[in-house]
This record gives sequence, C-alpha cells and structure tokens, in this order.
Amino acid sequence: MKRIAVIPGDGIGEEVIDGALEVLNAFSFPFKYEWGEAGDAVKERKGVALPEETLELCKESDAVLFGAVGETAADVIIKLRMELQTFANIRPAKSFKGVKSLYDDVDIVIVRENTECLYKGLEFEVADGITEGIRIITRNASEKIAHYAFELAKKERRKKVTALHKANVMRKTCALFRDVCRTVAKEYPEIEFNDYYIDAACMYLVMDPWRFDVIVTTNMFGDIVSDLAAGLVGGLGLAPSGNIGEKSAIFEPVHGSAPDIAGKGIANPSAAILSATMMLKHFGFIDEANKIEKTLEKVILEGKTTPDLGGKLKTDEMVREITKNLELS
Ligand code: GGG
Repeated sequence: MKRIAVIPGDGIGEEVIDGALEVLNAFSFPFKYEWGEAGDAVKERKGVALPEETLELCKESDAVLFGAVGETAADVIIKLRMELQTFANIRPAKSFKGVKSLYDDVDIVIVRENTECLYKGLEFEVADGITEGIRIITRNASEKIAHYAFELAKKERRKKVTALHKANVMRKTCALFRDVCRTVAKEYPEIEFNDYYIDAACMYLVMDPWRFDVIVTTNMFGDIVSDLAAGLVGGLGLAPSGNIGEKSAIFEPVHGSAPDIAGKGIANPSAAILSATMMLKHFGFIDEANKIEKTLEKVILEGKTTPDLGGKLKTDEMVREITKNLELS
C-alpha cells in the first residue's frame, strides 16, 4: 500500500485535485490517501501556511498529490520541495490534438533543478529601500540534475538535451551550471547536447520549438520557461509536473490557484489528472496511466472540455466524460 498525501491547497487546487482523484478512483490502486492542509487560507486561519502536521504527513508519505497555492507558494510548495529534497522538477509540454495552440506537434520535457538558485529563499532587506537575494548554484546539484536529464532522455528515447543558462552575465553561478552540463554531456555521446542563453532560448521556443527535446536548467529559469512552453501547447490547463527525489515525490499541476475562476467550477482538471498519471508511472502503473492519458486525449479531441480549451463543460462534467470513457481492464 502506498501512502499518498493529498494537499489540495487554495483556489482551484481543490477542484482539480477532486477531479484527479475521481479519475484515479475509477481503478483500484493500492493507495491510502491522507489529506493535509496548506496555503493562503490556512495561513489566514492558523498563522502558518504549511502546518507542521502537514509537513510531517508529506515526509512520511510515498508521494504527495498537490493542488495549488497562491501568495504562499514560497512557504508551501517551494519549502516542500526543499524539505523533501525533490531535486528534479519534470515538466512536460506536449501538444494535444484538438487544442487551439500556436503549434500542434510540440513535445518537450523541461528538467528543472528544484532545490537551489534564487528560490532558496535567501532574501534580505539590507537597508530601507535596498534588498538582496542570494543565488546558490552548486556543482553537486548541477551534476545531479544534468545526469537526471540525460538519463530521462535515454529512458524516453529522446535525442537531444539543451542546457539553458545566462553564463555571459552570471559568470559564476550560470557558468558553473553550464560547465557541469557540458562535462556530464560527454558521458552520453549518443545524445546530442547543446546550450543556449536563456533569453535566446525563449525566442527559439516561440519561433522554432522543434529544436528542443529535453531542456535542463536552473530553478527560476525552469519555472519561467515551463510556463512559456505550456503557452505553446494550449496553456497551463494542460501542464503537469512531477518533483522527484530519492525518497519522495510531489505531483502537481504547474498552474497556481487561479483566484479569478476559483469556485466557479470551470477549472481545467487536465493538468492535475496528467500529474496523477505521472504519479502512476512513478509507481509503475504504466498501462493504467496510458489508458487515462489516451482517454483524456479523446475527450479533448471531441471538444468535451472546460471553457479554457474552447468547450462548454464544467470541471466535474469533463471528469465524468473521462471516467465514463475509461477502459478499466
Ligand atoms: N501547483 C503549482 C503552484 O501552486 N504554483 C504556485 C507557484 O507560484 N509555484 C512556483 C513554482 O512552481 O516554483
């Protein structure tokens, strides 16, 4: 039995996690779900965004299924990733047939270092009107994430790894990351490797996304570039992620709490459902994950979607379309 901590969080987090659980519950996985609270609303109520008991629950679990948080992202999801040492944040951006988007055949995986960089939270107000943030990049974490990217490329039979950095300006931190990636690349001669400056890469992503296959980059660049990549394939409603560590893993949609649509019942559940299929694959339930993904693709192609993808369905109606079309055996 796998222990899964379920942290719906704020805003649409609860709506999309309910949808993902309904799809998972169509099967009988050996999962024990245990709920924990975190996020903006908990901070208002209890004065703390990530209560100790939630952190403990996540640490004791085999995986965390996480929804979304708003203003407390640094106190909740960033802290969880650091505490659980989920060093790799995997964010696929893949086209779905039937989704109006800039391109219809994009298939990129972003491998984001998840434990350091400017997201480490080392920010200070040094004087009135003067603030500083410290960017930590280490050889160890860079080697680990670079190896992860190449191993993922090998496992998924992908052909190319591209490292993104800004080593011409950040001559210590980014240069270290770039040099480590270049060195690790030599261990994988069968996989093509190149590196780009992050700014140039953003332009290439928009103009010519097919030059990318696996992207490996540092924490903050990875956060930004994964939203950009999601924008190429139809938006954040379709962007899942998995935060992978040696002992723990957190699966979460890339989107935030979307307060503008929270409570309206129209949030797209796809990113949460796809995050749940990443969790299934992590635990070896490959066939079931593939079935869910195929059914989601069919439902999207038929236009039975929430309004962000052009459909007229509510979140629960889209989920029902998926569960009723699922081939269970
Ligand atoms: N489910 C994702 C979520 O809650 N995102 C809020 C956010 O700002 N996350 C920052 C990050 O992914 O690094």
